[in-house]
Amino acid sequence: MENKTALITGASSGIGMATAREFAEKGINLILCGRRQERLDALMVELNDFVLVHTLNFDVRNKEEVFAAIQSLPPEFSKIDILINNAGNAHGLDPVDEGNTDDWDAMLDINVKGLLYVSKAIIPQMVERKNGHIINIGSTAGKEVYPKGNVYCASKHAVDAINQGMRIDLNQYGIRVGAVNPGMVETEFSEVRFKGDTEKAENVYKGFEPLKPKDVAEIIYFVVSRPPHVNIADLVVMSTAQATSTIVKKEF
Ligand code: NDP
Ligand code: 8X3
Repeated sequence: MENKTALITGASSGIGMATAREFAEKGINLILCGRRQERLDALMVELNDFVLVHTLNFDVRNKEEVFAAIQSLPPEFSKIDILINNAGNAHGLDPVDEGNTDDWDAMLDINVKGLLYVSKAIIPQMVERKNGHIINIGSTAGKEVYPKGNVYCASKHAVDAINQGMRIDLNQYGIRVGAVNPGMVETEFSEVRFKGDTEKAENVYKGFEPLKPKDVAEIIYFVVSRPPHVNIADLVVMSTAQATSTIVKKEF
């Protein structure tokens, strides 16, 4: 994995941040993306001792910002070998008749269109080199629908379809495309979903041992470190306590 560069969206928190740490440990140079610059800067300081690190600040919803940021990469970071499409969140947990349309816009704009914009900005260079690896972070919510999950689940089902579509269309160029679909992982995900209500967020993970960001990061590294002829196309991972989105063995 030497001399490889990975661009990770959503590196300022949770799964993206853990993946950055995992990759740095394994010698993969990093382009860390997010909107909270102070977090990206702190992570860059932490990981700079191990690998080359660059940060990019953009909102994945903003097409112009996405393209300008990726075009601004200095020469030593401009060849991207690995793209981790991770930025995303749930906004709200409401039955569809009570859903907030701003939440719907946010989830579809970030989780679906944002992923597409970042991919569109990077895929051409992979096509030109006939080489590259794209990991799309989906979810168990992209494999099943749970009560009140409606639009978040739709956004992750879209990621599932985009992952398959990318793999089909980029197959002729030898570009690897695969999805990692986690179940419940304790990150800032629920805090964002419940708009800063930390008590509600913490309750989601009470009574069982959820996945930790590092668990998922280790799997992402496993996926990208397979030999060139091996492509893990679609992987689902849940905590042992979880059987489906709604069946979770809890003990109090
Ligand atoms: P976190 O909230 O901890 O991290 C989300 C990351 O996405 C942050 O780094 C955030 O950065 C970035 N992000 C959010 N909105 C934008 C935006 N508009 N533009 C740019 N970056 C953005 O959540 P997780 O680590 O849990 O989530 C990461 C991915 O994993 C998501 O796609 C999520 O759907 C998926 N996932 C999460 C699961 C879980 O249970 N936690 C399970 C299955 C999938 P910043 O705010 O700095 O921009
Ligand atoms: C995050 C997992 O079950 O909260 O994608 O939707 S879940």
